[in-house]
Amino acid sequence: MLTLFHHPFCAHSRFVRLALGEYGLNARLVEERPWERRHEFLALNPLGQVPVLQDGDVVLADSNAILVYLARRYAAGSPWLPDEPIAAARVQRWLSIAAGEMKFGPAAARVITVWRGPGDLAEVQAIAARLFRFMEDQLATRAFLAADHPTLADVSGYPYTARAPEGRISLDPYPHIRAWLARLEAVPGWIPMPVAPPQA
Ligand SMILES: N[C@@H](CCC(=O)N[C@@H](CS)C(=O)NCC(=O)O)C(=O)O
Repeated sequence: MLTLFHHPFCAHSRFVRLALGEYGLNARLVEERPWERRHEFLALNPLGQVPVLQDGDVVLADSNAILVYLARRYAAGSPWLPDEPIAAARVQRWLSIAAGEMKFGPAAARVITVWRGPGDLAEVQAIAARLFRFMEDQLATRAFLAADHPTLADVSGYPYTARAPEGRISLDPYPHIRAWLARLEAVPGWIPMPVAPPQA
């Protein structure tokens, strides 16, 4: 039995739900409010972050770690995480970007604008602009980020990109990115990222 501790507006959690959907796996979803620092949740992930996956005795935190586990455990040999070394490295690069430029650019902008978190909006928007320019150039020559078919690179690239406008980052200058988002949303089983609710 798989259990996923997640938050509905957390894109890191969404990566995992996308992968579960694509592999046809059912998981019990437990909504966690990480900021409440529940004792039981901290026992699962001392860093106090969602997502966390429980699979029997296995407890895994970190969206990238969970993505790799689910692919190797439940979708071995599938195109989502290729075995071939160069293809695997290309996917890994985008997983690193999701934890780096994506988190400190578009994700951080959304934390500031939607949840009034700390940070300098102009600074994180500049990180996002550099990232999106790079993605736009990549997607001008290929349909998906790491291959000619969807991979975990797209799973981890999609949620924060799709919701970037919530961080006051327009996707208008990036037609190839917008076309890629639409291609992904047409993939069977794809779960779109929900719009964040207005904050009081
Ligand atoms: N590296 C982690 C980052 C996850 C993360 O930042 N989760 C956020 C919500 S989207 C969280 O739980 N934040 C609470 C905190 O950091 O205290 C991953 O990829 O899973």
